Amino acid sequence: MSIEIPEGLTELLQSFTVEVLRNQPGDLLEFSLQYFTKLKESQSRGGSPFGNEHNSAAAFRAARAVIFAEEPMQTDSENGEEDDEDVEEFVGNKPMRLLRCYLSVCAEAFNPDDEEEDTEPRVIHPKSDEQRNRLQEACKDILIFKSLDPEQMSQVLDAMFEKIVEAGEHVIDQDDDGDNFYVIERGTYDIYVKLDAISRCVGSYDNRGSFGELALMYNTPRAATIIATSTGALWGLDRLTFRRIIVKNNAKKKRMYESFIETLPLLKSLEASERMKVVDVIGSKTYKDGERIIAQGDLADCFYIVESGEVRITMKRGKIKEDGDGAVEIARCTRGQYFGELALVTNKPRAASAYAVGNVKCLVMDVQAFERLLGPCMEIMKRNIVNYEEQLVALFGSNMAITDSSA
Ligand code: 1OR
Ligand code: 1OR
Repeated sequence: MSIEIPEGLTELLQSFTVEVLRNQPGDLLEFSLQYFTKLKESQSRGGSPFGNEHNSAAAFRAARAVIFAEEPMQTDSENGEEDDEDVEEFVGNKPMRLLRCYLSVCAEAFNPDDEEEDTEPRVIHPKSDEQRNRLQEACKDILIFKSLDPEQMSQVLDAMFEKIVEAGEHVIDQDDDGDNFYVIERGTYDIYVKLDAISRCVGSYDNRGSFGELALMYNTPRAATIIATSTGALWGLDRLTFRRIIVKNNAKKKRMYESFIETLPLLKSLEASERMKVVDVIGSKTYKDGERIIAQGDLADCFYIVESGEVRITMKRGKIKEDGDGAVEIARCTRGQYFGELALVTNKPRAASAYAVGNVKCLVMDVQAFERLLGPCMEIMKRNIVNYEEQLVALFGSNMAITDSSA
């Protein structure tokens, strides 16, 4: 669902907010009255209310109209409370983070469906061939880049910049405003989330993956702190380029996957808005007939939902009749079914291998998004895991446990 913003409203509110912040008036109501009266007068004369053409021009820059209701903090907030908070801070005359956030939203508002050529200057960080090769390698499995067309991908690569980090460095601090999205080239990083003022390590990145997309996608404060635990190298992508390309592309992804995602039994226990957040972070990967998608015994970092084609699950176990590669087929997954959850839930290596039968397309989610978004679906997954246990015992005997995943 989209909400039409009357033409000129964004610019009007933005310039007004800028003037309030600059003037810090004691009586906001009186100031507003004067501001809008002067605005009206100067409009009839064709000028700017406070005689500062430069700032007024900057404030009037940008924003086209439609804002999507699903994008928090644009209209918005899921429970409608954040807007009220904004207003309270505003009336209380404190130029707080939320207000900065609001301002940046105004400045960045765009219509994701707009097919017009965008005229914003492109960010380009020149790179040597060697740097570009390393960058391409680091980005090849980044899920939110998966559905970009070649031109968009090339603009993303142009805009990315290298950042070397030291052990102990905070790359992101929870609650800060979002500046960049990061792709890991190398290094290890811990993820800390504060709950009741206590910061806990909830996960880590090991030489692959990406982080920092949430604050940029949803215009929210940083949801976690990311600390380098070794020296490392990252590739950063600035907020504006991220929003111009990735957020715009997410609107396209939503149109592509909305109806499919709605039909998935696994995701039934999620709210509609949470299902759309799943769409924001998934990537679509294709596999050719016979290609291995998962290897038994590997460490796991992804979860899969079959979009089209068929996936064969095989398991290597010593004593039973095995096919050519020493593995026996234990299951098949078709459109709408999922696999690769077991290792993420049990924190063990992959219990089985997965191969494409014919051409296969899967929606893929990384482990952090899986943990962050699919908590409410755990019940269903765990029930299935009990089924695996039973099948396993039937096939291999009672001393086989699903968590015993040695290859
Ligand atoms: P960001 O822009 O909010 C912090 O900046 C980043 O940490 C965030 O984007 C994600 O990319 C990344 N919850 C929230 N953010 C996380 C999480 C996470 N993991 C990584 N990030 N959880 C941990 C899941 C393993 C959920 C904790 C309850
Ligand atoms: P994973 O992360 O361990 C391999 O990677 C995936 O194969 C696994 O998650 C499941 O999603 C999927 N036993 C174990 N894994 C299975 C099974 C299974 N079926 C599918 N997977 N059994 C088959 C039960 C019909 C029991 C084995 C006999």
